[in-house]
Amino acid sequence: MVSLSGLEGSIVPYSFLGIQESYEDSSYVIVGVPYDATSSWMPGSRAGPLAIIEASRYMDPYDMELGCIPAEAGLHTIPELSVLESTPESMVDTVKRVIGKVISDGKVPILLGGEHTLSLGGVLGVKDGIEVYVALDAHADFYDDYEGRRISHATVSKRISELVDEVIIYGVRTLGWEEREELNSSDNVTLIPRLAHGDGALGGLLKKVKGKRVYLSLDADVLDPSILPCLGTPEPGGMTYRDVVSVLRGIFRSASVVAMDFVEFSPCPGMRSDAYTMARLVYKSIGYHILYSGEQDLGCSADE
Ligand SMILES: [Mn+2]
Repeated sequence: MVSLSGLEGSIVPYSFLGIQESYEDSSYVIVGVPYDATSSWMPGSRAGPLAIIEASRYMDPYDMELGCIPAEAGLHTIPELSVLESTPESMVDTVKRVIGKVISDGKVPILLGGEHTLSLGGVLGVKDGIEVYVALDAHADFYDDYEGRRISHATVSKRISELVDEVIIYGVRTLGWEEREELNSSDNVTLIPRLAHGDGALGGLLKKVKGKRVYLSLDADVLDPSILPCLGTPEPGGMTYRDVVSVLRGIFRSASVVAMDFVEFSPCPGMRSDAYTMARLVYKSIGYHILYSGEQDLGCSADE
């Protein structure tokens, strides 16, 4: 391997924020999962991780809102997982093994998708460590099977509900009839529809996650397609960027987030703001995690 020592000031690595702390010294580990094999409408989220990482390299590490540099907690981006040609089952198993290792090393894994199916691998990797799975999503992803598959982007919340004590899906604004039936017969799932968005809905979510260990999944399509058009399955009537940031802040303030993923972003040629918006949401989440977990004092401020 070529030694890069002496070149540190002259190179910007292809890693999140262009920062690459050693794995050992990092609190946050970014893992790209370029997988979109079960996408039913528009594949393309396989290109999501690289686009988010590329855009993040142009973001300032200083967070103006928090008044600190969250990246000082140590960020490490591992190479993308080799899952492009995998079956859903084998991709889930790969994600599970990688996340299991990152968790056992005492770090917070951050998965970049890729389609939503990968959340199942993430949850399996931290399974005993979480009490609640929270998805921010335009869709419930609650089919029992979809197009003949048990493991797919449209069944992922249902599969996860069979593994964890409690599932909350926030921001939903379209539902299949079969999903409705499945939801009605599940007693550990709370669906908070987009129609209910507002202080009451967010309050209900935060009450449920208070003090709990949470796996957080952000499906990019929870945002309105006018803000983030490059999506595998767009749905109008979504949340604004500020809406999502305030929901994230509330979750990190109330709960203990042990792992997170950002999925279903499917880059469009020539469009840069989308990937940057995703990168910003990832970095905001890291900043809020640092602020509210209180594990490191980087001088981040809680003023709101
Ligand atoms: Mn979705």
